[in-house]
Amino acid sequence: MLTAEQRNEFDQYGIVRMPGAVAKSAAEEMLATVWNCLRDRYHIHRDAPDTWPGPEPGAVEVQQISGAHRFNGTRHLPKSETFEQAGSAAVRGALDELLGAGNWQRPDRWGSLLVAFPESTDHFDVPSSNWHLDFPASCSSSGLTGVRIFTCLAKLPPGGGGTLFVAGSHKLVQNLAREGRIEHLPSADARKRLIRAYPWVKALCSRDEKAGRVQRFMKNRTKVAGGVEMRVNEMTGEPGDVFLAHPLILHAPAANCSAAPRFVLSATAFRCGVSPIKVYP
Ligand SMILES: O=C(O)CCC(=O)C(=O)O
Repeated sequence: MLTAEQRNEFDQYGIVRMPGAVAKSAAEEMLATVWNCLRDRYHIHRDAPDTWPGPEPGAVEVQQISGAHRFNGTRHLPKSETFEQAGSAAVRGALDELLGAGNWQRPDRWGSLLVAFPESTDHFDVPSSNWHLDFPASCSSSGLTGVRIFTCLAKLPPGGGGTLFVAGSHKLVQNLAREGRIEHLPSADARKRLIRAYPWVKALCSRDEKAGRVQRFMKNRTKVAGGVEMRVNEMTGEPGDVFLAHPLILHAPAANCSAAPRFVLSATAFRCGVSPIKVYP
């Protein structure tokens, strides 16, 4: 279940945190499963950081999210691993509220990997690249088509590689599709239109706007057209915390500048009648 405040947060910002929506013990069990997969397939051991891919200087500056540090999707997992515990009663209750009870499709897997080993020795900064939507927008879809679900398996500190979300951006994307009567607005086109329409988004996505990005994009609150308040939110949390995100929210990966790996699971619950789209292979 979501509180009234959480529901309002989801509607207004396109993302809401549900602290402890999955039991800590369940998060630890799923984390152990992921470590076992990394050990069996890649000889990466939980208690031996010298077996982890090492951090590199300059990764933040060149905005390189390096492949060697990242294990995304389901291809690193056995088919039988569906992370059922991530679909807790609290998460299912929240989906009932957002999408309607009996009106959403149970994900085949409640988790696909978003693992990022420490990859940068630089200070965290707000990236200018890789901002995207996971799904296309459409003027003819009414209501939510689905909800993205992110489950923290391990502590996720600031600068620890948590996904960055532009709070409020889902409203701007919806408006663009509606006002332009666009049936199919894929991620790259939506970003281009956002950049054209909003100087704040243009600066966010510009490599030339280097100074004070954390203050400018994460701390300041900027109102754009229609009173939508724009701000970059970083996903941080404790094991068992769950974030629910609007399918049209603009977001980007951030370099993991901490000393600990980032362990998050992601899944999508689609509304009944909507064809599921895979975000990761
Ligand atoms: O945090 C990340 O690694 C990127 C997550 C993302 O873009 C997604 O799941 O759609």
